Amino acid sequence: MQLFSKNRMWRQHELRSSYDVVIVGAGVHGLAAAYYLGKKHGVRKVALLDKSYLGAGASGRNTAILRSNYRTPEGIPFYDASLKLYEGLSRELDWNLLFSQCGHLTLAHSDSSVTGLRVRAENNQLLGVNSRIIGREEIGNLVPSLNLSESTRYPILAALYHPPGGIIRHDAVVWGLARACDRMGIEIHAFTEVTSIIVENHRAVQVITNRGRVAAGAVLNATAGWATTISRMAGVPLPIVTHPLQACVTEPLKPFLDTVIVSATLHVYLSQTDKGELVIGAEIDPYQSYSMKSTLPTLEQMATYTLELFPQLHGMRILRQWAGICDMTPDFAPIIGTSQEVSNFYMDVGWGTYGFKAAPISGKCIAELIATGKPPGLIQPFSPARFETGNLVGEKAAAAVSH
Ligand code: PYC
Repeated sequence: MQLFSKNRMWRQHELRSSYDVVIVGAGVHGLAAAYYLGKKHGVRKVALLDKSYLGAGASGRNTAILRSNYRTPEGIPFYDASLKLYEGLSRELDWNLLFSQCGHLTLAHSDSSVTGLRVRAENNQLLGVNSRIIGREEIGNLVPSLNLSESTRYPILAALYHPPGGIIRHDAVVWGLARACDRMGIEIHAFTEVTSIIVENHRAVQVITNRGRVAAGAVLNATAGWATTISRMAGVPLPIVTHPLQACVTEPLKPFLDTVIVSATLHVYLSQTDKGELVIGAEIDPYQSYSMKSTLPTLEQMATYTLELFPQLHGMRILRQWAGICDMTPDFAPIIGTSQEVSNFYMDVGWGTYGFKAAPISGKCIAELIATGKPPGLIQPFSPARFETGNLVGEKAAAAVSH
């Protein structure tokens, strides 16, 4: 029996001298943009450049949660469109992404967080997203192992229940999209670092890399963590600060948790993978940094809060801990659109901790913008111009952690 295909999932190429579109960052956002450029618009002379291996950045360092129970009238339909694309993506890519719509519970431990979650539930329902407030009894039925005692430090009062939310195998998404791009003739260049961008007459004309220079019809910044670095190369300033975000995974346990749990007060979120491991995430580190090193205090914090929710997990061993880096904007919403300074320089950046969920819809919309010059309605609120007009989106508190 042949276990592995003889054909590689994506090929290696020499760098050509020019491309119609150069995408900086071959994570899930860059890949999704390339995929929809090729699939929907027939734009295939596209190069995806990444300074490392595919999935080395935020695409492989997130906690793989998908959901659309956001707060704002701009965010809710956007993330919901993304969830719907994810629902069809395994079939479309002919690649099992292990998407499990196991449901998503955001716990409230105080009256004020119940009120905040109630507003989210009402906004969600008005916009057709399945999300509602549930009480302790229903929480107990969904997660019998959860500590619902009233004598804990922060007793659980209620939860926002979002049945279509869930988890996906994040690196399978990267691999599936990369394979689909490769099959369309789109080139993926790993270990190709962008060192500068030449701008002439308000257009990005060349991208300089550690493997040579390429001329570009359009340049898309689809990086996470390095969004400001890349945009600055094109002379485009961004209102973004960068923070590490840490997570860890435990040894495999027998299945006991089939819902994503987020605690608004304890700033912790966890889910159980198909292999049985618990994936546990923390809030962002409180200082700006590009460091991808994890720390003991954050591990202690994740362990402490997890044990408040599931005291029976004491003694469980941690297999790995890691950090990713997140680009945070002033209103906690992404920046998607054309730069005001450089007319063919596009951005799909500033995702904070929301990026993985948004990749398919963001890629689809930015591909349409690049191919047609017109921004689809779903991304118009996220244009960089909002920081001048003051029309901010205000997606703070849509995650219960970090935002
Ligand atoms: O927005 O679902 C979320 C999230 C998970 C981890 C950090 N943010």
